[in-house]
Amino acid sequence: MTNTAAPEIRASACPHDCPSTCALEIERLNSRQIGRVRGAENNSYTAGVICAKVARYAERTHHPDRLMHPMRRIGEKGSGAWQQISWDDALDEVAEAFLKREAQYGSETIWPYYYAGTMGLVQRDGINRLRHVKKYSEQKLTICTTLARGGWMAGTGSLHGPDPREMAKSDLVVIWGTNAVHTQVNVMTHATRARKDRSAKIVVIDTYRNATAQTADLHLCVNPGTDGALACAVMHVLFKEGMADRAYMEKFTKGWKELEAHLQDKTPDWAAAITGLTPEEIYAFARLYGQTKKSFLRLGYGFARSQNGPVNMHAASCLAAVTGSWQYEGGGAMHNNGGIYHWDKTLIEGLDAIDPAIRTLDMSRIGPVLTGDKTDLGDGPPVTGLLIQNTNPMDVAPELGKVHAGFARDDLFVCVHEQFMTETAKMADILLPATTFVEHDDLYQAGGQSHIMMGPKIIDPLGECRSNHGVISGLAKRLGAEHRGFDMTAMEMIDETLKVSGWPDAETLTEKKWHDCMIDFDSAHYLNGFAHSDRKFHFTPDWSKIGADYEGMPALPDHWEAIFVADAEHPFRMVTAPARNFLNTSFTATPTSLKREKRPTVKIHSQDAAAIGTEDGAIVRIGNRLGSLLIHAEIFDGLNPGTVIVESVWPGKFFIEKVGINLLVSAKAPKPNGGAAFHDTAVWIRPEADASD
Ligand SMILES: Nc1nc2c(c(=O)[nH]1)N[C@H]1C(S)=C(S)[C@@H](COP(=O)(O)OP(=O)(O)OC[C@H]3O[C@@H](n4cnc5c(=O)[nH]c(N)nc54)[C@H](O)[C@@H]3O)O[C@H]1N2
Ligand SMILES: Nc1nc2c(c(=O)[nH]1)N[C@H]1C(S)=C(S)[C@@H](COP(=O)(O)OP(=O)(O)OC[C@H]3O[C@@H](n4cnc5c(=O)[nH]c(N)nc54)[C@H](O)[C@@H]3O)O[C@H]1N2
Ligand code: SF4
Ligand SMILES: [Mo]
Repeated sequence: MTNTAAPEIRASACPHDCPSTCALEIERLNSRQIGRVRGAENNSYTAGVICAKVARYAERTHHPDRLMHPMRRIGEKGSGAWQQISWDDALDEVAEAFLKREAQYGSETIWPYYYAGTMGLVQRDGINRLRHVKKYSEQKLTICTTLARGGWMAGTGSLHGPDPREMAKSDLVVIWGTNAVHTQVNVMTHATRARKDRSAKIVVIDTYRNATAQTADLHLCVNPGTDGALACAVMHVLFKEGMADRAYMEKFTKGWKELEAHLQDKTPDWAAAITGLTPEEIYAFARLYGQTKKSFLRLGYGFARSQNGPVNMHAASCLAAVTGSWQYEGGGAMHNNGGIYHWDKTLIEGLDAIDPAIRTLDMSRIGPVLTGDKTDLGDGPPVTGLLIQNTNPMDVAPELGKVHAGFARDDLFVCVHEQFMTETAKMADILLPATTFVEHDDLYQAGGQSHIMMGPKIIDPLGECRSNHGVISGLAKRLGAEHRGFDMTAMEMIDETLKVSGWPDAETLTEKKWHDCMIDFDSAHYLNGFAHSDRKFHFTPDWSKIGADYEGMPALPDHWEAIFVADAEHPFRMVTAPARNFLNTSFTATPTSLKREKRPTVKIHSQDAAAIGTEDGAIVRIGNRLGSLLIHAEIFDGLNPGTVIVESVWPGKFFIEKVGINLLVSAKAPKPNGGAAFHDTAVWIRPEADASD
């Protein structure tokens, strides 16, 4: 008999590392199977729109390659020979290996390593409770937001901006260094509403004519790492042509007179030579921006993923303070709203157990750390034990040569808890199967908008999968770690965290599905003052407040040439921008995503291709002092000659020589506070025939 009843629909939130954090409606076909996934129509930010990769989430949750059972490595590291074991045996072996190493080297030899595979507060951050109680090495979370956030905080002093739904009320939306069509599709929902309802213009500032740029009224195609120069020239024009709001600046900003003087020679001609734009393009954008009161800067992460990224982010954020567009609905600048949530994460993260004497390791420098770099390890022991959840460093971290060498160390014990056989999972000694978000309870917070959301368990865990909370609690018992969080259920942790943070409790939030935490208009627009102690926006940033390594940073917005500039040996600047159908390396196993992305390529301008003697579809060798790899060339004229794009993050196994593009990305920690400069790489490119020299 066919069951014709409509499937039951359950509410959830997208757990992935994406600023949109969409409110979802998920078909529950039975206790072990989901069907279609849609965006919630009645969530005012999601507005019924989600990306294609999550709409077909059943492909991921029910993928035949999902890890289903705990496994022990039986062959050489990385050989792929496994033996299925019980959960008890697996957790016992991990605990035994860690305790042995702790006894020999001290607790800092163990490094719990995680990132944001799920953004759920309990399942993502619970690993820190184990870390703190056990005095394991601390982790500096630099791989994603550090560069952009530092630059934003330097000017405004707080991680928030106007309600992103206000974009629909703007007359000009500037999408700067974020490929929103790929990476946070809901920005486009609100920006295109403004276009439809009020004939607003959309400007995209990006290093290539990506899917977002293709929708724009004006695309400023800049050379990578040169947004500071563009911002300065735009401000030069704003001051020169009477579009700067001096009354606003006098009241709300610090350093505007120095800025005006400093910008005297930062002309569009000057910036054109640096950015690859024409002076006319810069004038056109400056006038459009300066003459539109309701202009909204949507500042992404991408343009800050360079060593000068914080300076460029700060410079871009200055535009709104020069024109005073902050005063208007639909005006101002927004990067991320993380600062509006007043979480008390003591219970989840075990903040009551922190020992400040424990060393901190920089996650972006996992390659140097695992290969024993003394500048990273300090006086502490080598890392001999890793517990990995929610991240795939064998593909996503910089300087993969060192990362791979580190993971291959025989004395390094690695436990990986994963949903799929990633390149990192392949290097595990003990590999544990993880639930997907529909199989566990969690609580989510949006960065690119303003909701907190419930994501209750919808189906039972598949196979023998366990949640991160389950694994952490199971290990804690065996490691002698005591904290009341280890004895609670995920839902109990959610409920208590919500209550102590001043939000609706778990039952209420489950019923409401989400809660809008947006702050009032004046606070969001900094009309009561900016968040520094002098209540001003800082044109002259105090970089020492952002990070200790601030020496040599410019005192005012500028083009700061602290990037890997192209030279005779490395004539190309490479950007590794996100692919549409992947999310970092998540979704690189799902068939539709793979079919759409086809294979790794390097997008190269036809002039450059002709100059080096290659053609569309040919294999080239691309490299620098960190290494080299073979990749297919794709002729693409939507970028400046000298720039190349490798859309990412393709796992190493899809490359001809089985190592991914981050082989060529440096792990050098940028000023002032570290980070990962994924879009700041100088490379040479040669046709394959020459590759053997
Ligand atoms: N070349 C290049 N490299 C980059 C970037 C780039 O733009 N270019 N971007 C960088 C950025 S911004 C980031 S944030 C990093 C992110 O890189 P990763 O942290 O590796 O990214 P994700 O793919 O989001 O998540 C990693 C893993 O978490 C797993 N996972 C998901 N949910 C759970 C769960 O509940 N439990 C467990 N145990 N595992 C789970 C997924 O299966 C996935 O394999 O990559 C960086 N690397
Ligand atoms: N489909 C998909 N969605 C994703 C991800 C993914 O991998 N794939 N990753 C997720 C994660 S972890 C994050 S943090 C967000 C990041 O999302 P975004 O804020 O969009 O940041 P990026 O993805 O790093 O880069 C976006 C754009 O910046 C451009 N860019 C690079 N360098 C420069 C520059 O110097 N100047 C300018 N103006 N532009 C530059 C790139 O060409 C790219 O188009 O996206 C999330 N969403
Ligand atoms: S757009 Fe982002 S938050 Fe929304 S469903 Fe896709 S990955 Fe998830
Ligand atoms: Mo990220």
